[in-house]
Amino acid sequence: MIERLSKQDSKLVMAHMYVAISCLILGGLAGLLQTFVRSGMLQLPKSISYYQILTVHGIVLALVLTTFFILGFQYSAVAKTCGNLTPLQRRLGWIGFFVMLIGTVMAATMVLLNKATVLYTFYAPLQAHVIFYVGMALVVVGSWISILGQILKYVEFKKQNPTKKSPLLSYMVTINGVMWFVCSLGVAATVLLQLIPWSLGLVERVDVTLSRTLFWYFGHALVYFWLLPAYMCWYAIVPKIIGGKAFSDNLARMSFMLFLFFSIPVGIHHQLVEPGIEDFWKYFQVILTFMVVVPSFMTAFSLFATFENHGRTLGFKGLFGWFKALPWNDARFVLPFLGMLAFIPGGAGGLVNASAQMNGLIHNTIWVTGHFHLTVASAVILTFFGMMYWLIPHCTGRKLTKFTNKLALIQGYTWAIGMTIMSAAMHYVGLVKGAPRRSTYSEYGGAKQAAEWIPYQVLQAVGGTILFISIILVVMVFIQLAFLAPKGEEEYPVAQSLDEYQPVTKLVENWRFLIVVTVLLILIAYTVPIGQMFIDPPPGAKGL
Ligand code: HAS
Ligand code: CU
Repeated sequence: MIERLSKQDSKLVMAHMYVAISCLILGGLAGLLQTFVRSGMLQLPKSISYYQILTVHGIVLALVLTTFFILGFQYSAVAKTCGNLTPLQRRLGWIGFFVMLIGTVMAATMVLLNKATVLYTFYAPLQAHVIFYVGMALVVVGSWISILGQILKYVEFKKQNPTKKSPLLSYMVTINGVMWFVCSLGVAATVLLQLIPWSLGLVERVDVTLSRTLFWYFGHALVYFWLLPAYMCWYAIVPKIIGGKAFSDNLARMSFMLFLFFSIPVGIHHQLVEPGIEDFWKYFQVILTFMVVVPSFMTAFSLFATFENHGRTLGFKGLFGWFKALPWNDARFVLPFLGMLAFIPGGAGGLVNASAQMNGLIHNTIWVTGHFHLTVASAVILTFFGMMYWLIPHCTGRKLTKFTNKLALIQGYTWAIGMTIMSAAMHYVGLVKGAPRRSTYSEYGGAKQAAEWIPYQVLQAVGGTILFISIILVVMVFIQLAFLAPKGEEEYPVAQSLDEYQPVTKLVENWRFLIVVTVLLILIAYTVPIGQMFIDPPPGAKGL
């Protein structure tokens, strides 16, 4: 007998999944159109602009799909490992869900009406309708309410089991939640104090540097908010799927602690070429950026160790014999694994970006777009797809059949192929030929250099088309698992670790310590550069 999540908890999780899959369809379609427009193969009707569909693509996929999937999954994780949600916790989940949904509809409506064509970073001085900003603020507030419910579950467990260590997944969810609270204060501040008054016309001008700095204080941690749930799967779920044990519970907690410390005080690595911030603080934050690479290396090490240990336990010999022990025909493993592979070049590209001199070469080129399609749109999302393929049948009481599993495998491989083609073309043409990001098709008055970009744009369209086919497959698998597959039981895989019964390393679960260090690092990294923005500030910019 498999112990299933309660009916009510499953319903809450599934509500999040329906929104996520709807976002995938809409955002994926926008992405496909973009690649065709950019390569000159398609002209949009006059009433729709390239930048409008680019805004839809970024917001719906990077911000909305991720947030809904993550919060839905995290609810399932705390309920699975700490026990069914209490009515209060569940109610917070539903309130958060609807507040986010209302916010999303408000923001999306404004984008579709072309009143908020400001791309997913909504940089000032690009100005949107106030309803767009209020909508985005509601998405953030909704996520706070939802995360509060998840953290309450963890707190309840700690209270009832003061001497036991918390389940690993619930610890990880809490770290991600605390990080999200602290970082989203930055985006809330710029939206509420700067962008809303400005778009209402209460003030005429906005301080662009300050607004971007507050955005990136949030924006970098945002990418880890996406990554950490994928890491939860890699650390705590994949080992169970392969039939082994996780290398180390303590190492996993330690790496999550480092993510909490170093995800936030590094946002200026997105502003290395921006005026108005002293070089010293740029370099300081670059050093902290390299600190945040450490827990990712720990993760890579731990994954290899998990795989190798499992293979050797089964008797596979030689340097790489353990490789054969992995379940290559199980979509629940293969998709996350493809994600891990994508993260090797994706992470390496991040190191290039963070190296100040090289950032000058690639900043604002389509290399950066290539980078984040390997990280969030491959490593993270392939893992999320793999997670959906057991989470959905677990919640709906159905089976991942042989046929659906095969479909899911094809889906994973087509995604990997499409993304490899698309992102390789982006990296190359950005780095070597200086092709810009965030720009529509143009011949730039017949410039020779611009003509050289076109073949690579065509390659991106080829990759984009394969990706769209993959999206159709995701939707087919989703419909199977949600509505059509035969009734049955699908396990919610949670791994044990080799050091399962050892105590937690000192300080790792000491929340006073964690929060003090987090806040201290933020104050050190940001007080002076932000303070300087208030000394003799420029007049600010009018809205565009
Ligand atoms: Fe990044 C820009 C630096 C990671 C997402 N990044 C972006 C943007 C996005 C994004 C969306 O410093 C664009 C924002 C915009 O619109 O302007 N990034 C980094 C660094 C890392 C990094 C240093 N990024 C991510 C992750 C993302 C993400 C993760 C999303 C989920 N990024 C930058 C910088 C910029 C930037 C600059 C600004 C560029 C500019 O100028 O605009 C690091 O955290 C990466 C560390 C990771 C590794 C890889 C470890 C490998 C693992 C897999 C192991 C696999 C195994 C399986 C074991 C070092 C864990 C293999 C098994 C076998 C058998 C082979
Ligand atoms: Cu970053």
